[in-house]
Amino acid sequence: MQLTPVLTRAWGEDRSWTLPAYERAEGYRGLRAALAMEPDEVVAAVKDAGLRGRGGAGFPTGMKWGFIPQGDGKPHYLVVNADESEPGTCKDIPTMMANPHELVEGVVITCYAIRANHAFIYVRGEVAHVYRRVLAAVQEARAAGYVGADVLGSGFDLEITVHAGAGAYICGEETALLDSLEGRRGQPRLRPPFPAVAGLYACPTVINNVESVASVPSILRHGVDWFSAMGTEKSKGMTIYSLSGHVVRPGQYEAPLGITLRELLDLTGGVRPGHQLKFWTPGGSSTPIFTAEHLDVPLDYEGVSAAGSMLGTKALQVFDETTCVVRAVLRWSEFYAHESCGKCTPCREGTYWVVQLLRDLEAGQGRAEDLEKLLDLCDNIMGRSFCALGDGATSPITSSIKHFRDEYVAHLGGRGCPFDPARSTRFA
Ligand code: L3W
Ligand code: SF4
Repeated sequence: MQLTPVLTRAWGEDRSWTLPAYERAEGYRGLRAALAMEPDEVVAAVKDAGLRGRGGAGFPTGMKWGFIPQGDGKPHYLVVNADESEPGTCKDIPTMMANPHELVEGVVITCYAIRANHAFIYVRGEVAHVYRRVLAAVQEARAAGYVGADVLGSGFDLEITVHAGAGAYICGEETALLDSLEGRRGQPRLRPPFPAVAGLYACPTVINNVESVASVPSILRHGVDWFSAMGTEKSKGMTIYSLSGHVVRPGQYEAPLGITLRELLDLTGGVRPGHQLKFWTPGGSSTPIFTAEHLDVPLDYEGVSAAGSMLGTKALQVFDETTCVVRAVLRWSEFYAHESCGKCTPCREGTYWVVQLLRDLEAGQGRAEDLEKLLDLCDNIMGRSFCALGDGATSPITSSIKHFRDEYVAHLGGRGCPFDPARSTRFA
């Protein structure tokens, strides 16, 4: 399978983030096409193209837009989730740095389609340079008449506010993001009502991931058939996979949905020389891990689910045989315990206790019953937590015990990590 550079097509160009460079790369042609259509026709085009949300859940984008009630007399909002923080996920930040106008154009088209006159782009707090880049693109677009009053003489008005978060992973959860945007501590809200009914300031709100919104202009530019010809039957189009870890050329690879890790590894130079693939995440660390057995799983929403995981953010973190799976899982678990917002007991207390158990295990102080205790804790977090963070925190633990139980057992009985020459007899 080949790479399909659409979102990444101009990443290497001189000053690719500026308006002149974007206009040379067919920039804002999708917006002109959209403004020549009725808003409902734009929604229909995105539905027909089969675009699904690129932030993790794969929810159909056009369907989400279609939930926004029309003629309700309330303001509508678009909120772009640019709070990219899932471990291993690095696609939205490079998109915003190299190609921010594709996002801005997508924002204008989306707002036109859902009849919103104000959009917010919520950028992760730690990345001030990204915030500045997106803000500069919005200012350039405003000066050129793509944003502001009477966009390109169409009679459509749009304000875009770029907002910097304060560095909490939970603010990537859509309702916590809304609370944060409204000035409160970011904690998830009960759903329903979904944001499409009562979102920002209790008004109908579409929340889409950066990549989802940035995928919209190309659909309008090249047409529904062009987009839906890529990918698989139910997972259409191209997408950006973030490859990291023990691969020769880590980075972002744009390819059709349905490509396999084996094919991606061919494009990226493979696992580092002299080593073999041990385990990998298909969709960030919140998704169950895969092993070398899963090299040919199609990386689309259905293929990955059928194989027992989730496509998530398409963050493929690749680990070779030198990696201790217990240590990797401990690092991820520490992250979730730190980022748990504390609102619900199973996640707040459970993520704390799994870290204690994993630390003991990794240090060789675990007891035989700790493995079952870990699984029992995960069982009490999974499905009992208020939002997806709790469930996601259990995924690497339960899946790694399923695939590498022997390696966990090898840490028991005072032996410690078999991968640590200082603590083990494995390398003696
Ligand atoms: C109206 C209905 N709207 C669903 C909307 C909903 C949301 C979208 C998907 O979590 C996953 C999570 C992470 N009426 C609706 C409706 N909606 N039913 O559809 O909703 P949902 O609940 O399926 O997913 P979610 O809450 O958006 C996203 C996983 O992605 N993930 C991602 C993590 C981190 C990042 C990042 O760093 N950028 O994305 C990784 O795997 O675990 O399962 O908009 O409102 N009846
Ligand atoms: Fe907060 Fe965790 Fe509960 Fe989500 S699952 S609401 S992050 S405590």
